[in-house]
Amino acid sequence: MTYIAKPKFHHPGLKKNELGFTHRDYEGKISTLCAGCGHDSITASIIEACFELSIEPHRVAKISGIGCSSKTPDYFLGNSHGFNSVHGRMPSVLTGANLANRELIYLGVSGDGDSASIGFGQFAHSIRRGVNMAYIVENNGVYGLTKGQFSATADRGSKSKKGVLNTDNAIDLVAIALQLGASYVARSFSGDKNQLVPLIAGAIQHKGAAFIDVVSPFVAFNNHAGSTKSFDYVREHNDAVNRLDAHDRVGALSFLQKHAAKGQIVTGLLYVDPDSDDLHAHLNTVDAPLNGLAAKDLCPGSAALDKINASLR
Ligand SMILES: Cc1ncc(C[n+]2csc(CCOP(=O)(O)OP(=O)(O)O)c2C)c(N)n1
Ligand code: SF4
Ligand SMILES: [Mg+2]
Repeated sequence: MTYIAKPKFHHPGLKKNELGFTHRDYEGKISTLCAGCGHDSITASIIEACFELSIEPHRVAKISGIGCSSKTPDYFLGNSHGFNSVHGRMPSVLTGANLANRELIYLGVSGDGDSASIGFGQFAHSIRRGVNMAYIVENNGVYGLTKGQFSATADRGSKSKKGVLNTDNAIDLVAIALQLGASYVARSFSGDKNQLVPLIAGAIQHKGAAFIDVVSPFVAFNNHAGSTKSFDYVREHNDAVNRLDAHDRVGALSFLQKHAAKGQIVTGLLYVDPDSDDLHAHLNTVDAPLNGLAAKDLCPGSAALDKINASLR
């Protein structure tokens, strides 16, 4: 992967958080995305949220798939753990890492192609299992990296830059996440940092499957009239949900669908379960991270194994 390292210079007057870190300590390499790509704004919001939460970068694991969106973990949290996996496979890699070491903060970064097409099953199972993670989809309605073909989140009736009409129904990942039991569900817009930063911070602090769909305009091929993921369209049709009861899953789904039928994009925190738990609680795993257990903790011994085998005969 091509990258440009950032100069190490720190201005002495930069604002510091509780740990004494500046924003620079949460940055990564210089982005190689197209100038103006919405994904870079999401990167900036992730950096801001981690700075504000005074997170120790070495406690974060950022996992992604393949796509322009999945490249972005290279551009933030340069001192964190990271794994750029295979197209659509971020959720299973993240689930495995989380089961092995529950002590890290898991940030799953994906695209609409990565999560709504090839990785749709992976997305669904990680959400329904309640993996403790902040799962962010940078949603531009296209396969950006491969030059802008419609993805499964492209709205029916939206037009490509060359005028081709999308005739397929769209998958709304927020609606699916709600239906599958995600315990924190939000939608935002890459251009609205004031809304996005607290949503990311909330997702990071939430215990359980937190999902945020971030509409992220694609300046190269999907920012024209006729696209429902362009800057202008989202600004005109954005309807923030400040008055919705965020603890009502069914209410959130119907609110979402009523607005979608009118062509409006609902943004904000749609649902949060204040008593949520996660996959480790469901599986009743031990409190210590599994990757730190010694062989004697993991093996019950031959007498116990003999007993289990006898019970199965
Ligand atoms: C198994 C596999 N199939 C197809 C591809 C080609 N491919 C690379 S990125 C991509 C789509 C990326 O779209 P999205 O996840 O929406 O990311 P974006 O670039 O739009 O941010 C595809 C189809 C691949 N790399 N691997
Ligand atoms: S090709 Fe599209 S998604 Fe990729 S960096 Fe450029 S504008 Fe962003
Ligand atoms: Mg995309």
